[in-house]
Amino acid sequence: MAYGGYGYLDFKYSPTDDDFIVLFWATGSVPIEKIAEAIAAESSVGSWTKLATMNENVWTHYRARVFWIGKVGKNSGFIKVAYPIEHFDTKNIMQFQASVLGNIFGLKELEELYVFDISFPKGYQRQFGGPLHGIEGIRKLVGTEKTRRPHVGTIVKPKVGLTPKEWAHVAYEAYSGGLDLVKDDENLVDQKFCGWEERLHEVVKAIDTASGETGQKHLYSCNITDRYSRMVKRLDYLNSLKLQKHIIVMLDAYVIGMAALQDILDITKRYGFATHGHRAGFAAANRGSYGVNFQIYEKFYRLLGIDQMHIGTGVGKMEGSPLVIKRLHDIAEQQKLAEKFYFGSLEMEFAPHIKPMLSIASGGIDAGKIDALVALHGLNTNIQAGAGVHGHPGGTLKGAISMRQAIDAGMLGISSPKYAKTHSELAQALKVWGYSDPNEIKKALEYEQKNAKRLTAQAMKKGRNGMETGGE
Ligand code: RUB
Repeated sequence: MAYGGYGYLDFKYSPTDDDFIVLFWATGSVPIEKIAEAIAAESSVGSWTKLATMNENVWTHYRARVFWIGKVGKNSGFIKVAYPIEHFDTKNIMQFQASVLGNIFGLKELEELYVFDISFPKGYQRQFGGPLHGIEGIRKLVGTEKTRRPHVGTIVKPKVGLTPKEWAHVAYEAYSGGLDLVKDDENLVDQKFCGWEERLHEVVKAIDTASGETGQKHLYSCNITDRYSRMVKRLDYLNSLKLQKHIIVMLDAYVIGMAALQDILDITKRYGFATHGHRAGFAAANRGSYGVNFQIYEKFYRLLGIDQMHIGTGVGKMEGSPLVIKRLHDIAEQQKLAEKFYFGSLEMEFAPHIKPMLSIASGGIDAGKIDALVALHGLNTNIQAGAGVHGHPGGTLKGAISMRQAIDAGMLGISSPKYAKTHSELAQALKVWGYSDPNEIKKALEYEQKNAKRLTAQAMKKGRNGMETGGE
């Protein structure tokens, strides 16, 4: 008797405001209904056979309910499962991960299992504080509360190898060209050739000198990623130097893991630091047929309190179509999210105390892509280019200037190609890397609005492969 014969299918069930809703895609060696039961049982109260210890109380209050199946083939389909809030330790995010993102990935009757999205009830969100600064706080640090322009920054390249002085000199040139933010790459922390502390001091000097010249507030996203105790030491040190106005604490959020991340964010908030979330590693789970979609991690990061977060670009070097990346931008910026089945996205509302995060567009960006990124996200975004600044034919300073020119042109309502006629750094960038037409983005967004039903029908017919998931 598979899964104890308890019957986890409950198609008449209407989820309550206190339920967690999880959207799965699954295929396997048994009919989709059996797969759905296996998932619901293993992730809630059941196991592979009938339990003598099961009782009415457990069954009524703690079981998961499969309330919808979108059958695509006999053994494949989408599954929506509702979990009662009582099931979870509502002060412990790791317990949630071990339940809903845990054993089920190992069930042998499954051939594909992908968790697209989770809708977290407000009752669960109460345990989280959300971002301390959020979009408005970061704008204050950069000084753009009034102008509302997008922020613009760079990742120093080469990713590793420069000495602290060389690194800080590159940073200085980038600031001099008008960039708001310079950041460590995800894999630069405290290597021998570029010690963390020495680099920090050199960059702070560079900020002071550059600010005197540009009159701008410049920031350094400083990567502290390490084992927990070393991250704490670095935070204590940054706080002892009172660097809250110059530093955004950068965290490789995915590789750090939720447990340490949560505690580190408590400390950054206590000290008043803003935080920058890099997502290196997330795609190992996001892209395959067994995995967890990034939108789930992104929701956790916002709930936990990262202030600005990498979400991809849609027009650069990393995977993800513009429409998918727009959805990730919305998860960062919006309080209410409507269901968009063709992205595997569920309806959800963030609790009022959870501030929005600033989205970060980064990876394969240069000045010629800025108009397209602004068409996709609007003004609340931080646009970063590494090679698109340091690979500029005129070097870092001119690369930085080209990025600022593209931003300034957009704020004046002038397209980059037009502005480039009188701005040589931008002209050079466009000549080398071309121009991504923002009208293509506008057309894609209009297409989505007009074709939501068609996109949904396509997903229901073809399953995961027919979805607007962004894998190229
Ligand atoms: C940027 C870079 C970043 C990516 C990560 O360098 O490599 O680490 O932003 O991707 P460059 P994502 O500008 O030279 O491409 O932001 O999608 O997580």
